[in-house]
Amino acid sequence: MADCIFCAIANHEIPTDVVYEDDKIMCFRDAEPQAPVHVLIVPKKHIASLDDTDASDQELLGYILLKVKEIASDLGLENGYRVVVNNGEDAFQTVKHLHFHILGKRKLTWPPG
Ligand code: DGP
Repeated sequence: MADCIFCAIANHEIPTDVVYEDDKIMCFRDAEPQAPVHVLIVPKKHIASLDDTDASDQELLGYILLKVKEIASDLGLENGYRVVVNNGEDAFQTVKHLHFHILGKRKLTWPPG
């Protein structure tokens, strides 16, 4: 989608620190890391938010969650990690392309801010 920063990253139009990539998803390091390890997984297909998914995305969503644990393991997050999807205004979703944050390598407090 035009004017979508994560589409541009997924299309290799912007140099990015890529951690993992295949035909369905890309994982790259967050530009504003909130933990020593902070990466984002995005589907290559443009989906604005979790609210914009439907039954046709079921396989993709399951695929992403299984990749989360694989990538977390590859990043050495054996002591735990947090997976975050900010959806909409109240959750402070700033980029309107569905993304899964993976944060780790520090104690993450609860409740989140
Ligand atoms: P969210 O609040 O859930 O929409 O988080 C968006 C995240 O995306 C935020 O942690 C910063 C990150 N981000 C925004 N623009 C870029 C970019 O151009 N490159 C990278 N690597 N990360 C970005």
